[in-house]
Amino acid sequence: MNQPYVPHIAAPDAVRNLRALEWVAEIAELTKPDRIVWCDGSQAEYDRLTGEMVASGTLRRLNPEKRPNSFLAWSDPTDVARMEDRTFICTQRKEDAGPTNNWTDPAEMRVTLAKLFDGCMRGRTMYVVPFSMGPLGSHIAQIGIEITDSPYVVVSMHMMTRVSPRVWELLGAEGRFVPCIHSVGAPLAPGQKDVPWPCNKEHKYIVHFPETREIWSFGSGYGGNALLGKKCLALRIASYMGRDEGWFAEHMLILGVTSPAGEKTYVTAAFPSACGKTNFAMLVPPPAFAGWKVTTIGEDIAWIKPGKDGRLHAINPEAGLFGVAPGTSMKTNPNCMLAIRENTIFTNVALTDDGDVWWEGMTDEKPAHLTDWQGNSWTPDSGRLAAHPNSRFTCSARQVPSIDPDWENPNGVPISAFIFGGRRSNTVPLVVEAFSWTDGVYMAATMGSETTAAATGKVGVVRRDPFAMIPFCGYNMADYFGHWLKLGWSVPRRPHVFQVNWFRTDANGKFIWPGFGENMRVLKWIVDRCRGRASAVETPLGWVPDYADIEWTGLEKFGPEQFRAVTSIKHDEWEAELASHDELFERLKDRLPRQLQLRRQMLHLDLGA
Ligand code: O2Y
Ligand code: MN
Repeated sequence: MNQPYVPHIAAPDAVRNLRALEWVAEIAELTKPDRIVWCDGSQAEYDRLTGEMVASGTLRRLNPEKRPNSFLAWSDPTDVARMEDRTFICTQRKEDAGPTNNWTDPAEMRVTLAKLFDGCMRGRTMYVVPFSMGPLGSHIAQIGIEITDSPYVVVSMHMMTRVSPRVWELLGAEGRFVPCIHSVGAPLAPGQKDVPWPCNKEHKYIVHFPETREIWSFGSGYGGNALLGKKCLALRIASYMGRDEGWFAEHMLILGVTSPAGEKTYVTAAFPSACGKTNFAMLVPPPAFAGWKVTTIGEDIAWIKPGKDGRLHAINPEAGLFGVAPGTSMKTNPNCMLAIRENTIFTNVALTDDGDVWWEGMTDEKPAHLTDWQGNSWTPDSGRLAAHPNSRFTCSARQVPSIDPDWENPNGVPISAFIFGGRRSNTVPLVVEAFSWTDGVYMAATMGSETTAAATGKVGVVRRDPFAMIPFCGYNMADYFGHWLKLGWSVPRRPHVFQVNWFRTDANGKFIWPGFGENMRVLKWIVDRCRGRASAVETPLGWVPDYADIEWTGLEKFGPEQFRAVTSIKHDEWEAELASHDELFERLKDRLPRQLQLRRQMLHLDLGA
């Protein structure tokens, strides 16, 4: 006979928030864990949980001489990435989620979730994780509490967010927080042996209720599905909050550029996946740029608020990196490689025979033997990848050598430019500055990127990804464009807006622009434009640099002809491009701001397309 479940939540004295106490009790009653642990984010907690996960087989300790205090996890092969088709935005009205989101009626979804979560933590520990997105106490930060039955999630949250008992102090008796509930959806019967990576192979749900600011995630233990502070809170819920409260929650890196004269300029940049966002955030200027420095504030998400000085100020709401491993190397991103030398959790990369990690692109030469991400023996002629294409590393941002001294400034850093990029083998020039805020919003709204084999299996199909926010906007994308137009025009000292494309290819499909550190040349032109000291040429798309406007020292082999190849504007390509913008606008037509239609018509006329 089933005994009635009586939760003993035994909260620490510091927890005085009545809503939090009630909510934890409610969730415990629903999910029926064997025990409840209130987390404090301490090193002792981290060491205890990683030790327990090594004992249970979830983690493997890496060779401390090669990779001190670091671990490797191999997930279930069915649980390896964010799942956009299992991600839901449940607003009361379908139109408020908009045509680019999966919508389900909130009442219906609550019935589904109540069934799934009923008893889902049996045999497991329920962890209560209080965290801050953004520096503790910052007026731009937000507080969340994640309830999870995954110790892997707890230790990852330690690195990715600020987990601390101070959160309870900040919350006090009545402060607001975002409730985030997560379960791997794999209850254990009495005596049942656990598996290294529990998850639910049948049901996965990543659900957002933006109107009540709640997140419910079931069935996956991986990344964005489970570390609920990241994409779920910091983008989907926060974008909705920002719309209501007058700020932006964006899928953007933030970096600082310091000139040899010591002048500092901060910019943000939005890129869809597979465009080298982390590499750009940690850019190392080429030798010809002696005295120039690029520093990193964030590499994935920015929260941006108008300041009293009439400028927009940005913080990185995260405290760590959850970066994609394949392609990361000392050549592509030395700062990142140095950041993950120690105190790092790797997920789904390969294991070397001497207890270190490896992934495709890490070294020019492949190791002679590895154990692949599924635990199988691997050699270079195995004919399969050693690391999963979405394999990851998790470490604290503090470990990034290029981290900016102001990365935890509670007031954020003042932003001079927004940069929007995509992977385009043609059509979009190397760099264009928008004529106006509205033109900049148009550029961002019509951003597109070509798919890569690693991401989709299909190569070269252009996907529209406005502001790189398609998977992350918590409300109607057309309303989001309206929010950008309205808030931007209300800011007296609004940033300049630029579009970049490093990915044009030649007739042989080879990239023309050398990329990586050389992107500094474009970044310098952007900074100089913001400071009113670089020339530009007027085109129908916006202001572009002439060959002579870019610093070429050290890259003299890149002559005017190659420059033309990365900057030309071809009318037939733009005809197809504008037709594709139209398709996006047609989907969003019910609420599309009129200015964007007008800008499209202007482009059509000016380009003669
Ligand atoms: O597959 C996942 O869960 C990770 S996705 C991700 C991780 C870090 C930064 N960005 C992303 C993304 O999809 O944009
Ligand atoms: Mn991202």
